[in-house]
Amino acid sequence: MKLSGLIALGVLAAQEVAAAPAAKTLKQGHAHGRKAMVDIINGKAKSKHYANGTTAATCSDSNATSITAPRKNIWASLTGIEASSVVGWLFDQPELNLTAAENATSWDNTILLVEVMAPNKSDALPYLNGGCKTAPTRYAHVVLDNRASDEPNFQDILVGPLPLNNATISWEPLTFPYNKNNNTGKVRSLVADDDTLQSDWLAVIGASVADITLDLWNGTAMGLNNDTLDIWGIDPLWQEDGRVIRWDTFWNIPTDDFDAETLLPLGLFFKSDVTGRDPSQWSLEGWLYNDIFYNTTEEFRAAYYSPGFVKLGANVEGDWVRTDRTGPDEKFDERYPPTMIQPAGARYAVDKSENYVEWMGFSFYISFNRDTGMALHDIKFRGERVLYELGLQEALAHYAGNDPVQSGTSYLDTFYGFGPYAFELVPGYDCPAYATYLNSSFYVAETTHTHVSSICLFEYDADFAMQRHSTSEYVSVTKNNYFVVRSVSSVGNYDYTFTYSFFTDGSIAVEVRASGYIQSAYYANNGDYGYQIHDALSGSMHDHVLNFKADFDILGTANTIQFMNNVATSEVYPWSNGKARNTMKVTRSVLETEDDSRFDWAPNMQTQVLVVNQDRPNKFGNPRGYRVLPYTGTAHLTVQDSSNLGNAARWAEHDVMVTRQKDTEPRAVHAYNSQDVNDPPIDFSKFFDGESLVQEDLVLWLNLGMHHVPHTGDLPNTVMTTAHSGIQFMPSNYLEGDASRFTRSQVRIQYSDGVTSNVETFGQKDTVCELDFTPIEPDLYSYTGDVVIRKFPYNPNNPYYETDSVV
Ligand SMILES: *[C@@H]1O[C@H](CO)[C@@H](O)[C@H](O)[C@H]1NC(C)=O
Ligand SMILES: *[C@@H]1O[C@H](CO)[C@@H](O)[C@H](O)[C@H]1NC(C)=O
Ligand SMILES: *[C@@H]1O[C@H](CO)[C@@H](O)[C@H](O)[C@H]1NC(C)=O
Ligand SMILES: *[C@@H]1O[C@H](CO)[C@@H](O)[C@H](O)[C@H]1NC(C)=O
Ligand SMILES: *[C@@H]1O[C@H](CO)[C@@H](O)[C@H](O)[C@H]1NC(C)=O
Ligand SMILES: *[C@@H]1O[C@H](CO)[C@@H](O)[C@H](O)[C@H]1NC(C)=O
Ligand SMILES: *[C@@H]1O[C@H](CO)[C@@H](O)[C@H](O)[C@H]1NC(C)=O
Ligand SMILES: *[C@@H]1O[C@H](CO)[C@@H](O)[C@H](O)[C@H]1NC(C)=O
Ligand SMILES: *[C@@H]1O[C@H](CO)[C@@H](O)[C@H](O)[C@H]1NC(C)=O
Ligand SMILES: *[C@@H]1O[C@H](CO)[C@@H](O)[C@H](O)[C@H]1NC(C)=O
Ligand SMILES: *[C@@H]1O[C@H](CO)[C@@H](O)[C@H](O)[C@H]1NC(C)=O
Ligand SMILES: [Cu+2]
Repeated sequence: MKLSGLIALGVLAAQEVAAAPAAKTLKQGHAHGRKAMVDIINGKAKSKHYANGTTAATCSDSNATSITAPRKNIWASLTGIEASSVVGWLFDQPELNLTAAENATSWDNTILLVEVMAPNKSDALPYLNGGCKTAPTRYAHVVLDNRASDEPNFQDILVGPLPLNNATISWEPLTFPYNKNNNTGKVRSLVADDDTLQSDWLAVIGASVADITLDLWNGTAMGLNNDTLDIWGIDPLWQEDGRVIRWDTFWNIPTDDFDAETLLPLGLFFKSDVTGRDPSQWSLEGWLYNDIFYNTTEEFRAAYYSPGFVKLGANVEGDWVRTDRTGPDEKFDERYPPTMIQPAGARYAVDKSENYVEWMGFSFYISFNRDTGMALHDIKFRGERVLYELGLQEALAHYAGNDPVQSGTSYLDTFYGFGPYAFELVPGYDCPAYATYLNSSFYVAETTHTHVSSICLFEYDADFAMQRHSTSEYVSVTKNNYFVVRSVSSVGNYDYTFTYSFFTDGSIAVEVRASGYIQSAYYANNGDYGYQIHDALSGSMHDHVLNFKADFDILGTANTIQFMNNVATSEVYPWSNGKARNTMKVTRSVLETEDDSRFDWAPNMQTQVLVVNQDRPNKFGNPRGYRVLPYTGTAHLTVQDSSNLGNAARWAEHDVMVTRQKDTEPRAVHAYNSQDVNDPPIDFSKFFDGESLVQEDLVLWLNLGMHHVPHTGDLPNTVMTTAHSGIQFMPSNYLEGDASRFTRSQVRIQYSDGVTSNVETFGQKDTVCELDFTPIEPDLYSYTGDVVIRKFPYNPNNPYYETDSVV
């Protein structure tokens, strides 16, 4: 749908002009500007020319103001030159024995990732605080996929310093951020033979039961182009008693464009022992159908062709899996809906080369990496750092079910990465058309891929006021204008929208919303694990838990967690006649050590969790700080000591976890924790070693999440209205009053006996303008997909388009 041309929303303006004086007597001189015209054609200031030859006032540009960041973005992605020089140098190191990705087989070593290594906080702070004039030395973090041996592994190494100088550059194993036993910076790879697994194992097993799959579902999964069935299963693989076990199941492949395969499970499962790299040593361990386990294919086939064998129904695509419009025509729905505009231009400033942003007293830097996508750094409010770092660490989707595939599935999504799947945003849908869009880049097989416009920045006006008060003589009301940074990652079947919001009262919110296709289960015998939602379909229950790192620095790094408890009490007061009164009061305590620093939100939210600086009290003696609280519901993992996860996701066990900040603990997880769940590269529980947390540099690890038991309303896609979790940080005794009083986006109307005597607008210009509708319904045919630049050999002048497959 493309609406073109000028839509003279002067109609709207005219109505406003007409209505305003009728409603109230405007203060003299206030009705000016109502004839001004503003065009907001994608940032292009434009004057409106009338047939009578006159020209209206020149209009505001909607682009963000360009500024220069006060310091370099020390978290910025590697430049094309930096990354390509590292790649070229690595290929010259014989001991790494590397093969270029385009020529590699599953028995070669390749470079999986080249990206910036975030600087140590101990090196960053002197630079950010101005004590040190030079930025921390840059290093590249490289992940090698070593498959040229019987013991395939992923290896993290550090390469630098950058920029590359042949005389000084070197590589070393990266070990300090990890805490694996006998930590060498390597973790075994359980996916080295995934291609062989598809072609020489799963397809062969599929072919061995082709008679049955054709009979049951009129299809095959034999690795042929005309297959209509697919085979895949659990993640992570079972890792018990030194064996690597997988369970797989059959799915119908959709025949049209809609990505509905995860809604089409077929209910036949098989178990394989795939330990080691030699497929001749792998073994098929049995079949499961309708809750009956068969030790061998022969046993299953014999049962299948015996009298009385119960054949269950299939899940088959149809309109129920398609997201296109369907259903009743609701009145007026063909009209374009209400839309936010930015008539006076952007009220924020951006340094696009440093990814630095300023808005209404807030400032921060943005970074972007493969594992977790976007993160924010050095978040300041009114010149004081509040957070050194705020960003996603990991997202877990832990399923359960009576069948081994649902029971065995606990996706740790950074394995796939949020960065590579942060696709171009759709203007007017994901973010307002007038937003500022930034690109993100990531490394794939000696190329740099860029997702254009995959991060958006915009200001919005909430549909409720920030503040109001009415009396018999006046009403005072303030708009709730807030600022948003957003990206969306489509990791497989699910789309996660990540939103960081900043508010004029100094509060900050972190939110995640989920949409996309659920991973569903076959219905048979699954009633205890979800609802039946279609013919043979169960909305497989699962917990989403998403961990965020919030490295607070409240007025310096020496911070303390204070608990403020509302408690029920019976108190006798001097004035209560000697009788106890049932009432409540507050008690305060401090989080002393890491022994007690993993906890959940209190029942009835009766305990406030505050990050304060005890050495910086306000004038009433209360420590200045920020409170941390759920915004919408949050969740931690229901499953205890998960059989799937071992030590790979200890971070998912509580709502709030607090550690002392350490250069050696920059991340809660490693992207390949799933490869060795019992002894993962980062076992979060090892962070907790009893250290004091009083007036120390603290990191809060906070879980957002949802207990998702999909119902019929999750078909065809889950909706973001309710698949939503969030957390908020709010100033508490931090400033002398409500920070939002500064804003001019407020009004006080003075009235008496039905007559308005004064309208105070505090100097904000209320420009009214004629709108060009184009930016609100932008040209969606300009949507591009990935831009790829060859890195090795580096060729910035030959970009091409190639959008990655998601699944
Ligand atoms: C505003 O942004 C658009 C799109 O990036 C650009 O084409 C235009 O030149 C910018 N306008 C100004 C005044 O910078
Ligand atoms: C020209 O036309 C515009 C729009 O109709 C009107 O607002 C303006 O007053 C006119 N100017 C003159 C000089 O007639
Ligand atoms: C891949 O192998 C071919 C044939 O040996 C060679 O010409 C090409 O340069 C190799 N590609 C890379 C990136 O090394
Ligand atoms: C280097 O890798 C090749 C495969 O690319 C392999 O055949 C060879 O054994 C490896 N050499 C060493 C010393 O590991
Ligand atoms: C960062 O800190 C770790 C742990 O103290 C240390 O091993 C490493 O050398 C530091 N990195 C740099 C670049 O100084
Ligand atoms: C570093 O050495 C390589 C190979 O010897 C050479 O191709 C390259 O030009 C050198 N780079 C610099 C910056 O000296
Ligand atoms: C570390 O490695 C040594 C030698 O390989 C082994 O004896 C020891 O058990 C390992 N320690 C751990 C904690 O795995
Ligand atoms: C079975 O599949 C084949 C090929 O995919 C198709 O031509 C045929 O119509 C199908 N039969 C039924 C009964 O669905
Ligand atoms: C699928 O392709 C194979 C090999 O080309 C062929 O033998 C088989 O008949 C095809 N199946 C169907 C249903 O078309
Ligand atoms: C299947 O294997 C299990 C374990 O090895 C064994 O106890 C059972 O008897 C076998 N069942 C059949 C029917 O062979
Ligand atoms: C984003 O990438 C596109 C395509 O390479 C480029 O034209 C544009 O300037 C980039 N935008 C920013 C903000 O860097
Ligand atoms: Cu879900």
